[in-house]
Amino acid sequence: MLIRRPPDIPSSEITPERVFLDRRSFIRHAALGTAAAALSPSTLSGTRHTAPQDPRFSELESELGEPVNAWTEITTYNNFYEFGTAKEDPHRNSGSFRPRPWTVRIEGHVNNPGDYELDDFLAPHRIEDRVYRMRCVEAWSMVIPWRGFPLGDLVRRVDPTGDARFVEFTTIVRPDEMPGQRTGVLPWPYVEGLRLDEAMHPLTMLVTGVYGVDLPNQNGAPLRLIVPWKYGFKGIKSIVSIRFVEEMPMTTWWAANAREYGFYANVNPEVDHPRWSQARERRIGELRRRETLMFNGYANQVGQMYADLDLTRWI
Ligand SMILES: Nc1nc2c(c(=O)[nH]1)N[C@H]1C(S)=C(S)[C@@H](COP(=O)(O)O)O[C@H]1N2
Ligand SMILES: [Mo]
Repeated sequence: MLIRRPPDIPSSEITPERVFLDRRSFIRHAALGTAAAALSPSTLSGTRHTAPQDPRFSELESELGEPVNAWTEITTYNNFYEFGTAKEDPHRNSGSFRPRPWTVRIEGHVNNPGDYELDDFLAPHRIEDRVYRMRCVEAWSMVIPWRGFPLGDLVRRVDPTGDARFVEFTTIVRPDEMPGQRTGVLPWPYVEGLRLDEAMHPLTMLVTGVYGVDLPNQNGAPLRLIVPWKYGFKGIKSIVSIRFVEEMPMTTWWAANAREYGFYANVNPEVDHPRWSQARERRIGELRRRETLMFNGYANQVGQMYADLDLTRWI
């Protein structure tokens, strides 16, 4: 891929965000038959707080209608309690975590169980970039350009048996590399789960990257889940096991505090957290709060799955 960049910027200072947006613009310009040279150096500098017509963002915005968060925001403001509970802890404390070599175990009610080396695990899948809203249950949010593939593709490949009704995901346990696991802040390992139909939904992704590069450790390298209509804690990081089960799995935040967190965790502005409202959210990088959207703005795509569920009871 030809990537043009101004000669006065050392490559060490070019973030994946800039390369990604540059490459996107290049593809767009090429498709329009215009020269890639239309990208002037001025379009490659600055922060996200620029005019919306800035060509760096226009294409990514058009996928969702909202500005995409900056690389620095996405990679320094994180929740990953295995590395500490402050937002900057995962970025600061995950430097010695080694996301390779990595093995993913497929187990439970499935016709193709086994231990898959990560490259073999990923090889059959068509990797794509997708921009999704991310809404944390704590009422902050971002817009993030993930890279990955639909979890449903994996489910079809490993072929669950008729007994499989839920999928349970487990994070790696490595207290030597994950200082938070040497504390009792949560029960380890972190576990999450989905109903099988949620796992098969085309919006649900297994994610390997952000901004076109491999996931940084603090974002859940080398493999994490993204379910964009659910609160962020469903998006379990650094997955080592995917188990197909009959019963609804007990998940980490549900086990830690069943009064405040449940299995479904669908984004719902009408059901408040016991300690705060969920009606609005603080979009990182913006001053005014935004209204939180039902199912995080994905109601048209996913609402039908919950037609029979009491959304006020099943949190
Ligand atoms: N293993 C593990 N996965 C996790 C968490 C965690 O503490 N441990 N935090 C969750 C929460 S609360 C959120 S909001 C998202 C944050 O993902 P991000 O840091 O990439 O934005 O990761 C989720 N996945
Ligand atoms: Mo979260």
